[in-house]
Amino acid sequence: MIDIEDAARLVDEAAVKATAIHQLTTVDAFSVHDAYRIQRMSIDRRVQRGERRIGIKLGFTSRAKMMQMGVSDLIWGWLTDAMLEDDGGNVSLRRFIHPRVEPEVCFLTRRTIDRPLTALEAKDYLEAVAPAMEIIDSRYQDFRFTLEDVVADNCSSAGLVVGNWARNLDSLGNAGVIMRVDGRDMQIGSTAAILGHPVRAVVEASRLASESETALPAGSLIMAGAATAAHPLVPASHVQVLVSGVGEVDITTRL
Ligand code: 0L1
Ligand code: MG
Repeated sequence: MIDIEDAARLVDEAAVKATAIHQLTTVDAFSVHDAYRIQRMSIDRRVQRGERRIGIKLGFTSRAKMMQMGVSDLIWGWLTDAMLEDDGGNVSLRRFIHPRVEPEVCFLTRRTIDRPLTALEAKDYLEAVAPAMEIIDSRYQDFRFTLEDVVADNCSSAGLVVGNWARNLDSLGNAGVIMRVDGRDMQIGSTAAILGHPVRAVVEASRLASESETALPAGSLIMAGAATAAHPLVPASHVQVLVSGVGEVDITTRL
């Protein structure tokens, strides 16, 4: 049987040292429920070091990615203030193992979410939306994992960049998304790839948080999930994410 505390320490130390580890499930099989216990304990370790929870991220929000992984539900992980990178900033890749970047949108909540919301209710709980990038970085060798492994590893959450907040949520349903690297469009998609409409990510976030008896305070960030495939993040590059009608966000990278 897996030792939850030991597993949480392993994924946490792998993140701190930016050193890949073997998949936890190759040593001991464990359930998704236990994977979330490991995740929570690893985040508790971050909090004990002084990091602050600032919100949550959703993963597997596109049907294609769910089918690819052979799973039928979303996954979610925690965001902390130490993961935030500045819009327009120069991001050091030293704290990552094999980072990838995903074009997303990020919501800012304006009311505490403490129960499952309907799609109609969700907008009322939102203050604003921003174009965003998520930097994912699996702590496992070769970015390979099972569903249980990735949940235990805080769903590969490693960094986020959030652009300017926009109040208008109306044009979000099928907004064009471009991820541009060094001036070349590497990924092109639509926000419709995020569960059909990114606001559904808020509905799902409210369900998942409630299932784990977690309330999301007002002012939380919700990273809605990727609109396209992820792209490897390498040093000395300029990455832009443009979301039509919402705005754009960009970073440069260094070793
Ligand atoms: O959608 C995501 O943020 C990815 C979740 C974890 C799976 C992965 O690392 O690709
Ligand atoms: Mg993501």
